[in-house]
Amino acid sequence: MIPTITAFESSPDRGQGLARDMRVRWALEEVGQPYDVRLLSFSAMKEPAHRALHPFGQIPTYEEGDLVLFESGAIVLHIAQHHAGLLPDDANARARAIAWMFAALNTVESPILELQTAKFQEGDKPWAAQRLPLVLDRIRHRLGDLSTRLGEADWLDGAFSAGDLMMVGVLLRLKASGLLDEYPNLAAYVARAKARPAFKRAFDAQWAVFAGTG
Ligand SMILES: N[C@@H](CCC(=O)N[C@@H](CS)C(=O)NCC(=O)O)C(=O)O
Repeated sequence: MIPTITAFESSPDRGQGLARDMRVRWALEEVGQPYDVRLLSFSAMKEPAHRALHPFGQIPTYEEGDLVLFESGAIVLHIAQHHAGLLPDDANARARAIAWMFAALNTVESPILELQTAKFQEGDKPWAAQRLPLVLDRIRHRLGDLSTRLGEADWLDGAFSAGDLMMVGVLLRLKASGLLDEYPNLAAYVARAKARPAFKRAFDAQWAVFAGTG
């Protein structure tokens, strides 16, 4: 059964791989699962029909037969659990890969999202200039620890996994800030992931929507 995901009809980043359907597209491409996409306007996302799928009126969602999922992490985990290629067979290694997915979404993405709030939602507040360095320091703190753990390895724990997919999906959000370049091994890690054919296919599919060719 071909799953259907939802994505932005028109996105603030113009298809630069930041909208979270990118993570789901990438996972589906990694495991070789074809998928359909339903594009939504900002107003359609808040309509009851979409809220029945996603309580917070956001993208992405995932529909497969009777199953409806929201939250990019839950969707990628579901895909990884039902196809070969994104989680190791060994039970302990599998649990560690899932731990990295949570680390990406909970420990690393949180301060990165604060940066977006500080810049775009709070940038005009009188205290914005004072807050920004604190937010940047919190991100650097996480990146420093992640950089130390990754060291010279290609991936976080052995072979590429859904943990790497989520971590890179989160780190991509730092592109405009230049922060990643302060950690050459993390910049190389992201570049390595972006060079994967599945990433490129997913990126191109998302970009095609905004280029009007998708
Ligand atoms: N934690 C959710 C976040 C979902 C989310 O923030 N989606 C954004 C697009 S990347 C969205 O729909 N924004 C529009 C809105 O919130 O109205 C996930 O990982 O799926």
